[in-house]
Amino acid sequence: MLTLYSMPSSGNSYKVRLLLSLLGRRYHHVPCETRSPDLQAAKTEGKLPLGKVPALHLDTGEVLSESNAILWYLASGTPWIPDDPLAQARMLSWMFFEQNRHEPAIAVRASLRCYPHLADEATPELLDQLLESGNGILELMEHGLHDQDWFAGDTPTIADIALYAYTHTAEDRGGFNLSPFPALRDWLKRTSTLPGYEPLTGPAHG
Ligand SMILES: N[C@@H](CCC(=O)N[C@@H](CS)C(=O)NCC(=O)O)C(=O)O
Repeated sequence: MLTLYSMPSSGNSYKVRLLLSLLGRRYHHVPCETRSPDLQAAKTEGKLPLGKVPALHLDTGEVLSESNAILWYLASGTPWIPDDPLAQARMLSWMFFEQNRHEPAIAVRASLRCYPHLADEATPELLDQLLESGNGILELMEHGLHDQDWFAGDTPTIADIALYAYTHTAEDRGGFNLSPFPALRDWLKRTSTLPGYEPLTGPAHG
């Protein structure tokens, strides 16, 4: 049985829980909320090789870190990764974009607004700066969806899961306005109605 160490409130962890749910895979869940004794224990006991959640423990004893690498592993051999190398490369480019540019703006703004222990860092200047960069990211996503339903083409891939995690809470947690992005809003709805979809249930305030 797979064992997943994940943070209930975190988008990076939610990506993995969402894919497991869409795939109908059973797993043992070890919740490690931010700043909790459970997270500290997982670190101390060496359960998180890179010091962060999510971490997926396989039956073989191997442990995988980094949400998007875990998505790749779990989706291998399923329709969530396209066969065509060009479509795969398109999918990966959106996944690198998610980690390098989307998360540092959209997820970071949400964390600064929601986690009480980050309140001191949440200056109006920084929040404004992240609002501007995040809106630029949302614009790029809107453009990416202008003539297709999913980021890598005609079918959903793990790029959609990676991008969905922090985009679907961009309004309520991040304080972004998605009204100017109709294709993006349609894609969010399309994703949330996939068979096996599981919502993010973790608290906005970890
Ligand atoms: N790039 C990593 C980011 C992992 C990460 O930063 N996890 C955070 C939660 S989103 C964490 O473990 N925070 C707890 C801590 O740093 O103590 C991924 O995508 O998995």
